[in-house]
Amino acid sequence: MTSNFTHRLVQLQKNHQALIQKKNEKEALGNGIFNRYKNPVVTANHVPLNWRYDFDENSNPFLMERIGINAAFNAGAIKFNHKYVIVVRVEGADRKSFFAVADSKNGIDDFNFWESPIVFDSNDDADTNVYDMRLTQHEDGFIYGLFCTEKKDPNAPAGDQSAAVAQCGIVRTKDLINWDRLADLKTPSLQQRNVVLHSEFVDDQYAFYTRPQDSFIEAGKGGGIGFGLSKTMENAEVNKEHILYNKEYHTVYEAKNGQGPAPIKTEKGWLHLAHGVRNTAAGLRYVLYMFMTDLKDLTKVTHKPGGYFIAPEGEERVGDVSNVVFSNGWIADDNGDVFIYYASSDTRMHVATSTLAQLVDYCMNTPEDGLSSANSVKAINQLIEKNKNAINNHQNTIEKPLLNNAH
Ligand code: M1P
Repeated sequence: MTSNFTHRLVQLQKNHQALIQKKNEKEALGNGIFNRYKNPVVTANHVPLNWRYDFDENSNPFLMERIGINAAFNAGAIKFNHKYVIVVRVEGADRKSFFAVADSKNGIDDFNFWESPIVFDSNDDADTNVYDMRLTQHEDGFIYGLFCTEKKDPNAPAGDQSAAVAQCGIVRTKDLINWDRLADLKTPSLQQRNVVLHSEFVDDQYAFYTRPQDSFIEAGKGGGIGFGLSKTMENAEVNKEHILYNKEYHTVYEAKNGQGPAPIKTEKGWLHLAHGVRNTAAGLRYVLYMFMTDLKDLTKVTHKPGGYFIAPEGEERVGDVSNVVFSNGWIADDNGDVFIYYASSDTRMHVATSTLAQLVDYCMNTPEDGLSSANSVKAINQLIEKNKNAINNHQNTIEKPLLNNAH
């Protein structure tokens, strides 16, 4: 007769394997820019059972979950040893985040976590929480992981348990197993989040995308995506931040914005993925948007497609922090395929696929935000006008527009 313990163990393992091995399906049609997939690629339930359960029947006769996992989101990404590798922000039931590597052969399903979470040193001023690692394969030969390190604000008034200071922590590795902690990035800003390392040297220096802020949540007078250089990575210091993409009134990045993963180099310029935040009566809404910068002058934004690129949809809208999509990882394959890893509502990870050709086309040919309703209508009317020829040329395949009363 099998014990209750054994029965539960078998069932838990069966369910876990079924979840991990579940085939993912590309959505039909899509919008021509990217395709979503039916299932999230990683969730809290994908985290290995032996990180959560004590499998010893003597010490855990009820086979209880001893350590709860709350969420798995905001993952960095890199192609490593022919696999699609993501470094996931795993958040425990205790609200502490840590990093864990998971890989997949095809990038869209069957993501398996490596043996144990990533361990690295804490600098003197211990981190209370770490999150949102951006991975950069730098031309110096190292893979760098830049992340947010957060601790209680030492100047918080008595009784305020939420004021915090966020800064950029830096680790580096060559095998994704052994990680060396370097000194945290120094910048002139009181707060830093969403800091990303550029993959190439610029003027023989390391180049960083930053996001200066006045306070922990509000960008205040700060904000925008900054850019700055540092002579070393060992004691990285950016003395001057140049804002290359500012927040702007009545756009999807009105309240704040931040660089997503490290930009991808194309013949036409650097492709950037970023998040934009605006405030609503229901709280902050996070969407993803794209832009391109000049190949030689990284501070020059050359293309600004208007509006959002990906916004939360369906189940993505709901989670711990609802109405959020966030991305800090993408992978471009040599054949031009692009895997965009994004999290929804600070809860789970998804993938969307596209190609470099599609993303460049999207950036170069999507009308810019005209910053007024009248200009948005103008852009639509220009498209309607342009489509008149196309409609005449494809009489049978394009649906006839409804004529309004005036005609
Ligand atoms: O909750 C949404 C996101 O909020 C922060 O991003 P930002 O600094 O741009 O506001 C981060 O904490 C991020 O992890 C989180 O997903």
